[in-house]
Amino acid sequence: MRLRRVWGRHKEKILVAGLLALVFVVMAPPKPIRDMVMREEEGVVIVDGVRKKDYNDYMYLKKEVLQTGLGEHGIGGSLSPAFDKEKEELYKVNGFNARLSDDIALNRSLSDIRHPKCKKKLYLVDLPNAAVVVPFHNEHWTTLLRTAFSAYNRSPKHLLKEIILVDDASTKDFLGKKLDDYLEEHLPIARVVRLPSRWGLIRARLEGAKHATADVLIFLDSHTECTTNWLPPLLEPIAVNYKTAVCPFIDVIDFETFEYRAQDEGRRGSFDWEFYYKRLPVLPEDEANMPEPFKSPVMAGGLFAISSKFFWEIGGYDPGLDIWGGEQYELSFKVWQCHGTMVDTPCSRIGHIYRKFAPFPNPRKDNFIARNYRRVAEVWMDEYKKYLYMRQPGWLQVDTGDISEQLAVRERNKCKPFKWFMENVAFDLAKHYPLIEPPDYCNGTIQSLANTNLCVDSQMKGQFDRLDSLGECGPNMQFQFQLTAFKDIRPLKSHNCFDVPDLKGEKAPVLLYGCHKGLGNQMWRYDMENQLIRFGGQETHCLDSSTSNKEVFVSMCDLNSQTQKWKWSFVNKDRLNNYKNLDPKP
Ligand code: UD2
Ligand code: MN
Repeated sequence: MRLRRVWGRHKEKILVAGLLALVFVVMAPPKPIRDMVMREEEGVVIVDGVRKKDYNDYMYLKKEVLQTGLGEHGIGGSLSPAFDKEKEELYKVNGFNARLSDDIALNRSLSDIRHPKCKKKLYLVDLPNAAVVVPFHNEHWTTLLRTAFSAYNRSPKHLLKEIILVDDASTKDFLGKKLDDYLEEHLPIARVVRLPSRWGLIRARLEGAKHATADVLIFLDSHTECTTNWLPPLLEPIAVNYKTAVCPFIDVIDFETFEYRAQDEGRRGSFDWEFYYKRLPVLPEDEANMPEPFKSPVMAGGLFAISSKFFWEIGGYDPGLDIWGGEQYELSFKVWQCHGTMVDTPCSRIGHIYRKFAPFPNPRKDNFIARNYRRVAEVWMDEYKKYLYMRQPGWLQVDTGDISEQLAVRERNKCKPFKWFMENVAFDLAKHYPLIEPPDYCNGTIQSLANTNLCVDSQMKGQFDRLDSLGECGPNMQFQFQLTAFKDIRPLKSHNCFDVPDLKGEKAPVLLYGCHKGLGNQMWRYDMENQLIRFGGQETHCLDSSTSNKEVFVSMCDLNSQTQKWKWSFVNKDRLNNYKNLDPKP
């Protein structure tokens, strides 16, 4: 009643006021978008027209800072000698110090070793969700669970849909019902998919991927730890382009102490022509752009993210790959050749236990690694496969089995030739790992001129990685060395090189350490005139020996010292005369 009276008396005024209000709303300057978005969702900002946000879980970070105990903050630990026996037993079946792992919290804290700019980095608000898929065969309880808990605890909850552990016919009791029950109670996002027999890690991953319902598949090894805010940097490049595979930086969890440390600050993945996984330097433009994702030719294999859509478009993995090995090359070649991209993303760091030794007996009677490699080479590598077979002629004797389905995948996706990959993606691979090895500078035995019965001997007698001895010269492999085109010295065909980590002291030890292509502390030159083996770019130090206690070491070069004089069985004089002009240069 009252309203009607008011309306009757003031009709005109009300209409004018309403009209004015409408005009005001229409004409009013728009509110800055940023303000509007901020109200819509806390912490969201617009960067170059897209909505981004800070995914850091500050509450969790605060809690981690306060954690104390063994292994916390990624600091290495040890056990009292009272546990020696248990330790050794668990070492044998795991290849790492699993007993120590049992004394470290499943949710241990880790210090943040990312590039400083990662802390503040914002990621797209709209990210796809993810399934973590972890194949395991007889993994140790605490390392397996730490993998799952670290992934869960450090993820934005809406982005992690499921964790699928794929049990590849484990025989350890606790990996059965006990594991199912434990997960149901303590980590319900995770479940176990069980294989009926030993299928190997590749088909285990395929099976996990088939069960996954999330947009993105993230594969992890079963002894890993995800660090702070590891997930958004893996997902963002996929949100931008679904044909992108994304790898985290893989850090080292020490197999003995469980210390968490960086492997390095990034390299591009690669391989040599015996299919050993290798790494190439980061390109200068990528270095300048750190910590933005950069292109990498080949993944390490165990840890990466890929959209489920793209994974299945390119046929997943070849299910003919058995047990272990080669799948990292297959998927990398496929991604690149079939119109995708692969990047490493420095702000996502995940630790991995590189075992001290492989603890499992060979589950097959045939050489499955050779067959895996050959399948990959036959399907994807075109004329380049011959560079593998040249070095491993034995692989040609191994039957590949049926590869017609893989060839069909290549055809269906109109994938590019391997030559394209070599020229456009792995364009510097052949420089570091030549298709055909250039000739050695010297090779054969390295005979001491202080006592010509004695030769450098690569059979280690003392400390396990130290080249410490002279032996009675003989035809055995242990006396065969090469001063390669990379200017390093190594036992014949070895992948370990003479390495001098520290020149301090009168007798600097020479180690046998993974070859990193002649530069720095692995560079040597044979000075034919003086019969010296000179070390490093400066050449102030030389290979020296003590013939009485048969030691080998490095000391200051001395033209008059007989213990520094050596004779190689074969010397390529032309190449040695041209040494300074040939690559690599110090
Ligand atoms: C590296 C990769 C690994 C894989 C392999 C080549 C990293 C850090 N690791 O070897 O992921 O690409 O190269 O194939 O890049 N497993 C099974 N069934 C088996 C054998 C293994 O489920 O028959 C599981 C195992 O429990 C682990 C994963 O597969 O979770 C990888 O095996 P690994 O840790 O022995 O391989 P790794 O790290 O030496
Ligand atoms: Mn592993």
